[in-house]
Amino acid sequence: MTMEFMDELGLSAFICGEYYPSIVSGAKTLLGQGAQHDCTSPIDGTKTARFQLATPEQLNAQTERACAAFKIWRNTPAPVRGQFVRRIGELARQYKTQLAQVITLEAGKILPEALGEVQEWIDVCDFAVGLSRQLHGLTIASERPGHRMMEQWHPLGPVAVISAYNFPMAVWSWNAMLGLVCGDTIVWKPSEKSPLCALAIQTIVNRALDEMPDVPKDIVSVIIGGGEIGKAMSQDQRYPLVSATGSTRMGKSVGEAVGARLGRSLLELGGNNAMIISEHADLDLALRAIVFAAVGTAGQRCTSLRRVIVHHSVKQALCEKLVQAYQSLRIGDPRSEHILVGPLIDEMSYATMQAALTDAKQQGGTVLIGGERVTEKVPEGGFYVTPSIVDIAANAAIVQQETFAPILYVMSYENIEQAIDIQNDVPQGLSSAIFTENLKEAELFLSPSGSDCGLANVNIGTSGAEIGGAFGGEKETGGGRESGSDAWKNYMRRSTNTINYGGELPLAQGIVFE
Ligand code: UN1
Repeated sequence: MTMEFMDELGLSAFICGEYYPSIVSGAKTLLGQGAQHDCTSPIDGTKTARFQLATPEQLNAQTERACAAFKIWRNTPAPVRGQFVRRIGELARQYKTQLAQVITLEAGKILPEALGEVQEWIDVCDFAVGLSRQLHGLTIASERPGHRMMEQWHPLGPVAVISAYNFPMAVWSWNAMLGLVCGDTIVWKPSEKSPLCALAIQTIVNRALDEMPDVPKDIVSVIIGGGEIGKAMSQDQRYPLVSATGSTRMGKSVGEAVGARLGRSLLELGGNNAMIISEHADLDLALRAIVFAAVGTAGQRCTSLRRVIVHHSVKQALCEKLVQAYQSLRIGDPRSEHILVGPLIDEMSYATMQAALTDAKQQGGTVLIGGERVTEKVPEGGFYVTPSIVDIAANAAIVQQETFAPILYVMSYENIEQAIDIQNDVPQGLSSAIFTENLKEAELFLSPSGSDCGLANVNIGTSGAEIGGAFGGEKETGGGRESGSDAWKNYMRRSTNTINYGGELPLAQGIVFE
């Protein structure tokens, strides 16, 4: 399948016979040598691309090239590295629409959200360019006369990035744009469900590489492979850092393998995000936030809203408003204007959603709306659903689980402390929010006895975080922080340096050794 935007990006030029390449850097474009892998679009199930997956041997060779490129890149001044990232950002701006169209084709995101995702990449470029001039360490007072103590941050090495289909460009960019200015090289294993997004990114990177001949060609590469590639990356000592985004199950196996060799892993895994809606909330504001967070991206964000914990006195009013809002959701082809809810990624996702709804009903839940497959006025072959709201008790087992689909569980609470307990009483800890006009409640929610999540918001939803903050969460979410704030430190190694500029050799802690 080729389309205009794929030609414009240069994606179509990659096709060799029937196949797209499975390993691409600025230096190499190689067909995979593993099993055949066909991709389809969630929009209508049509075939989008055919690959032969990369093999561990092919990964090994690419890792070698990334190691060699690192030896050059680490000595390139950081602000010069920033210029390369700036060029990538400019090209991403130039090709924003085409890039978004690839996201829509492969991930089924509605166009405004796909454009937003490319914007997230562009924003991270700007952020990383700024960072490239401020990767600073501290100077620390030495206890010894004639001594100076300081810390430096040095490039870490090749970084393995493993990412999911639902943010097929932005998550790579958080890692790659920061890693690059930090002096690392990047080898990326994208989801097998969104390989064209990865190749589209590589077309942009390759353009920047062509314009800047001094930049080593293998500093950024993509490798399309299955689970065995992720496993091989996790076990490979040559990757000091493996950054993985996806399910908790995947993260546990990556974390174990990386941990077994005492490497560093940066994990951004499942969420089970909640909003507390207090009796002091502006309900109309809350309503708009809930709808975007729960049904945006068809409930397929790690930050999607899964649980509403609402004060019993406003529960009925809120549920009525929510059901009414859900009735008017426009579900359909994500390429069409005015559509708000696109398809689920695949049939498996649909089956998982149905199973969760069955469990919820068995556990005493009442479906207030939605959960059905939509077949009218949507492209044939896609899995379109009506987003669902389920009224359920806070202690129902299903509520503990993240189902990557638009199901929203609504439960009630009596007092704010209980609401916070319910909010925290799940295995995951990514994103959370409270809606209240009451200062004390808001501050309690943000306090040490408040939300235990990596993201805790007041009067805004759980999804759609800005790139400037550190992104990630606790418990089964994996503990990693990516993107903004000081997340760059994950991509560097800290070197503490003590320099003696005097003529004596005083020992620390006052030790005399004579
Ligand atoms: C994800 O779903 O893996 O905060 C990331 C958000 C986006 C990122 C989501 N900026 O919803």
